[in-house]
Amino acid sequence: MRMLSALVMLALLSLAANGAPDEACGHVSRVVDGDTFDLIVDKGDSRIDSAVVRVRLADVDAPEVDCEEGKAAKELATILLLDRSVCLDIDDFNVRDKYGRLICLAYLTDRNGQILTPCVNRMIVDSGMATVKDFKDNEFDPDKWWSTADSPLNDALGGVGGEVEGFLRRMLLDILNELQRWLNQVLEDLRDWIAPTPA
Ligand SMILES: [Ca+2]
Ligand SMILES: [Ca+2]
Repeated sequence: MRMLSALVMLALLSLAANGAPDEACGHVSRVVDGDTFDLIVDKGDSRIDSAVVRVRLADVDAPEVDCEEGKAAKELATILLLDRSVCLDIDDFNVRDKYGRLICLAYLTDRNGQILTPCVNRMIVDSGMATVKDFKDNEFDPDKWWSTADSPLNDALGGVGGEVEGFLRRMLLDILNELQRWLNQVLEDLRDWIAPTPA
C-alpha cells in the first residue's frame, strides 16, 4: 500500500511539473453544436481579447443541428464539455476562422489545468459523431491524434521512471477504456431515443 501511495504521489508530482497546451483555459458555458462551444476564459495568452470566446474544434466536421445526426452530435458534445474545465491549443497560423471562432484543439483538464484525456477533437471523431476534415492551413495534423508518442498526455508523463510510467499508462488506459465504454452506452441510448424500435 505504501508503494502504491508513493507511485500515486510520484505520478501527481510528475503531472504537476510538466507542461500542457494552455494557450487558454477556462470552462465551457455553452455548446453550440458538435464542433463548436463557448468558453469562459480564466486565463489566456495575448490572442484572447474577450471574457468569453467561441471555439471551433480544428480539423473535424460534425453535422449541422438541423438534422438528427447533428442533434446527436451536439448532445454528445454537451455531455463531454458543458461546465467542464478545458484548455486550448490555439492555431498559431490563423488563430481564428472567417466567423471569428478560435481554431483549437481542446483538452479536458482538472481544476489545475492538467490534461485528463486525448484531445476532444479526437474523442468526437472516435464517437462516430464527427469526421476528420484536415485543413492544411492550420498547425494541426489529425494523424497525430492517435499517436501516443505525440500526445500532450504523453508529455505530461515525460521524465517518469519506466516502472512508474508503465503503472501510469495502465491506469490511464483503464480510465480511457472506461470512458469509451461509457460513451458507447450513451451513444446507444441516444440512438434508441432518436429512432426507437417499432413495437
Ligand atoms: Ca498553438
Ligand atoms: Ca490541419
